[in-house]
Amino acid sequence: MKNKYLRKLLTGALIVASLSMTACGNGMSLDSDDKDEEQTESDEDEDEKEEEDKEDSEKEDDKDSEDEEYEDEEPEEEESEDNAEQLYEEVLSGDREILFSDGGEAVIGDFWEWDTIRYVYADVDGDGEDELCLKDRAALYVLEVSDDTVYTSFEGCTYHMPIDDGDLHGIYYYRPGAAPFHENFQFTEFDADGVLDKTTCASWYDANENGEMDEDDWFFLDGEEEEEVDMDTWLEVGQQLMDMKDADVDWEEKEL
Ligand SMILES: [Ca+2]
Ligand SMILES: [Ca+2]
Repeated sequence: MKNKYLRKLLTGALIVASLSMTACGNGMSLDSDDKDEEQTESDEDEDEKEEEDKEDSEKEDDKDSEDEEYEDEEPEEEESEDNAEQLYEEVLSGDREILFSDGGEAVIGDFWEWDTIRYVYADVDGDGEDELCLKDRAALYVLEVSDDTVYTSFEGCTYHMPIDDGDLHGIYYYRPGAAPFHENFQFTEFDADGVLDKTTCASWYDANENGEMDEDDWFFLDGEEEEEVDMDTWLEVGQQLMDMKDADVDWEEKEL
């Protein structure tokens, strides 16, 4: 839990500032919830406890208080998962702000270009929990929850698509182009904390313009400093990226 939180702190200075603030706020509210629960329990069991207390030695009292601490930890963990689901619902209904990578915050009605929300729940980082992904005609957003903050763990364009298919988890990018015909592919993967881990890039140019992939074409791997490779080397990476062209997710729509 602590490591996960620390990893998230590394994702950006603005997010750091915001998370630190919400972490403090949340800590306070959890404490007061716990106190309420303890209070209710002790009210219910007051009579029994009074009798027990008379019989119990000091040692057993210590044990009881240790047990209570452990019992408190488990419900908190479950609560945070339920909490994420609830926060995602609030985002979709326009009642919850999203924290963007530039530090801005907005509810869905204030930045969305459509009158319908296109969304899907998908596990894009492979940690077993689904993230809420939003897509409009210009952008794709993947949302994560930390404490009471919903923030974007990925902000992409309309060519990006979430992938949650068996062992494959990530964000896929596919864009064909012309002159000569070419295809650009990217696959972005995240670590289990939802932090962007790596992006694999590959592109193919039909250099001899014969409409098919062959040894005379141009093949590139890896984005910013693109490396030209031969077709066989390219296919070791590119084949999987080409296969993902058929992948799809079941987008749902909701009127704003
Ligand atoms: Ca996930
Ligand atoms: Ca060709």
